[in-house]
Formats: sequence, C-alpha cells, structure tokens
Amino acid sequence: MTGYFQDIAPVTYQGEAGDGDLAFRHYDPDEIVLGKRMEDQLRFAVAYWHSFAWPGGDPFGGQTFDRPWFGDDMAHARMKADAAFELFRILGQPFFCFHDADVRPEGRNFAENLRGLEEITEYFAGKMEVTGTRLLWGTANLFSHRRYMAGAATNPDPEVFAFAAATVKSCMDATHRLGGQNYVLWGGREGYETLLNTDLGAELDHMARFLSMVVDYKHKIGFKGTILVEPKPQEPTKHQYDFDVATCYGFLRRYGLEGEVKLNIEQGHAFLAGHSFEHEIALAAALGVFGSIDMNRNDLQSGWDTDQFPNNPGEVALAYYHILKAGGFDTGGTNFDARLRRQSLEPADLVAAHVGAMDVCARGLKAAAAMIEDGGLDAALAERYAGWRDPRAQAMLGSDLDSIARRVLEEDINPAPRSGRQERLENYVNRFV
Ligand code: XLS
Ligand code: NI
Ligand code: NI
Repeated sequence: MTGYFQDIAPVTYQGEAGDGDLAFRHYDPDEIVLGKRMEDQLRFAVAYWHSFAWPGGDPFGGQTFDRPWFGDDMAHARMKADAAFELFRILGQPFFCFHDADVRPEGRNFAENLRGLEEITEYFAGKMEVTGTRLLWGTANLFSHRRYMAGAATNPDPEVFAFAAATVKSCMDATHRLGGQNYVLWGGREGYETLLNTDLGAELDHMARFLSMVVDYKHKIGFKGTILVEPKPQEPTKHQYDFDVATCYGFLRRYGLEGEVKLNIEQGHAFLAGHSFEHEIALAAALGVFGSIDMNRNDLQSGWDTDQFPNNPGEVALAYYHILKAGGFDTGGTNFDARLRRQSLEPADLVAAHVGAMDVCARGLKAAAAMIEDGGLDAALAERYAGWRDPRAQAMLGSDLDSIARRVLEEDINPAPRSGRQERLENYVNRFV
C-alpha cells in the first residue's frame, strides 16, 4: 500500500439516482447485456503509461504531476505498481496494459532494462494473483528513447533493429509470464520524415520480417494471446506505415500475415486518419482482423492525438454497435489509452476520469445492445439491399459485362433513385442513446 488513494473507497454501482462524483450510474459489472455480464462485454483496462508514468508535460512546459513514485530506480517502480494496483482495486478494473518503459527504470544497456523488467514482472505476478487483475496486453516502447528516433524495425541502422528485436522478445516473455491476452505493436516511429533520406521499400520489408519474427516467437513459446498491430497515420512520425485499418490489412496480406495478426483500433487514431472510429472497427471486422480497442477521443479544435477520456455516449454507442455485431470481444477489450488534463493534480481526478469513462462506455454499450435487440438498423439495411436478394441480381455477379449490357437493353433497365434516409436513421439512433 502506498496510501496514495487512501481516502477513496472502492467505486460502486449506485444507479442513476446515485450521488457523489465517484459512483457508477451506468456501469454495473454484473448486469447482463446480450447474454454476458457487462464487465465481460466491455473488458476495461487501465493504461499504465498515461495514468502512472506520464508526468503532465506539454510542448511548453514539463512535469506538473507530483507523484511519490516518480524516480528512476526499482524502489520507485515497485511503489508505482503498488499505486496502480490500488487504483485497479478502487475501480474494480479487470485488466491493465503496459509498456516496458512504463514499469521499469531506464537502464544503461539492454541487460539492465531486462533485469528491471524481469524483476517488476515477478512483482506484478504476485499482485495479480492476490487481486485477480489480469493483463489485457503488454507492449514494448520502441519510440521514446533517442536510439529509436529514426524508427525501430525500420531504422537504417541494423543495430537498432537488433536492440528493438531483443526488447520485443523480453516484452513478449513478460506478457506470456503474466498470462496476457494480447501482445501489441504500435509503430510510432515506423515511417519517415522525408523520402530524401528514406528507402521506403527496404523499410517495409524489414518491418514485415520483424513482425514475422514476432509471430514465430509467439508460437515458439506457446503464447496463446493475439498479436495486435495498432494503426495510426502520423504523430510522432510524419508518414507512418501503419496508416489505418485498410493500409495495415494490405501490408499483412502482402507479407502473408493476415491469419496471424489482428488490429487494435484507437478512436483518436481513426480520427487523425480521416475516419470515424466505427468505420475502422466495421472495416476490420469485415476483413476478419478486428482485435481490440484503445478508447479515447481527440480535441476537435486541436487536430492532435490528445488522448482524452471518452465523453460522448452517442459516439461510443456506434463503436460498440459494430463490435457487438462482429460478435463482441474475444481476447480484446476496452483499453483507456487516455490521460488527465495536466492541471488535474488530485488522486481523485484519476479515479473520476476512469469512473466517467466507464459510465460513458456502459451507456454506449447498453444503447448498442438495445438497438441490436430492436433490430431497426438491421431492418433498414435489409430493406436497402433487398434488390440483391432477387436471384437474378445474384446471378449477375457471376456473369460478365456483355450479358449484363444485353439484359439492360432487352429489359430497358432504368433504375429509380431511392432515399438513403440518413436523418431518419440518425434520429433512430438518438432514441437509444
Ligand atoms: C500512441 C499509441 C500508444 C499505443 C501503445 O498514440 O496509442 O499509446 O497504444 O504503444
Ligand atoms: Ni494513441
Ligand atoms: Ni493506443
């Protein structure tokens, strides 16, 4: 115990009449939603980096947070873990996620990094056994240290590739040891700033070899979790190779990895790529590569990946609608890849941010489930595509341009445009949110 959250009692479900700002009004872990407990539908996770490692800096100023566990040694790393597991307990969070760099001090070489990671992994294992908190995913930070400034797997220097590969191996070992349900690769520096100094084709080949080695190692150690790649179009790198779901899918297909790797889709990244969150989810589901989500939102005025906690039940409802339509989460879940504002200094702010976000997601999930049960959107789709149920329409898909053209002439086919009814469908959705 660090005593950091000492005055804060575990957050409980109090229903819509509940008072106090640290209570769930919508998130009732035991409520059954479409045949599953809400906790098992949503599979929430706390992100260690934002909630415990981020110092509160912005481009104009450094640290604002004054956490007792800030310090670069193992004693502080353990204190950080104590505080993190206290937060998980207060929130009743079933899962957490971490990068190696969030949980251990930065060593002078790989051996020191490895020692720190192995030590904290055992410390986590003990705490996980006592508390029942599980690991949604582990990952390696291959973007903060200056050695990675020109990329990790795509670095022009093979020694950086080697360092990154050794680091990923160590993080996969830690994730496996902790029973992680997934392993994530987010390539924030895999891309380029200028083609003037970049061999784009070679970098893509190297990135594919790296990912193939990750898949091989997964099988070698018997890791049963899912390997996930997290798309993002830019930031920190100007052009990132894992641009969006469509780009990642093309990459996986090109290198024969589409059966081995799925995607972790983040709200703010979808937005940066010019898509909606639900577009990315629905496309990944249609392509058979939907894995997990990073839940957050961007500031609409800043055009930057601001990683705020979700605050819009309507948006979240459409995301969960497509997740539920795809069969819900398998090994994936809802990771709050989100951080406080840098003025939010109190321990209660960290609790409140998660409580509010969990409630927003619960509202979204319930609205999505109600829409599915009502069937209104399915019915609208069925009606809009009804023409394709005609056997002649199906036969056309197996024919050719010649015969289609002949039939259009013979039957004088002259299609009449029909309303897309978008406003009515939007009004329909709002009845459930
Ligand atoms: C950054 C990413 C990062 C990944 C994990 O924008 O979202 O936080 O989720 O490396
Ligand atoms: Ni992000
Ligand atoms: Ni993320």
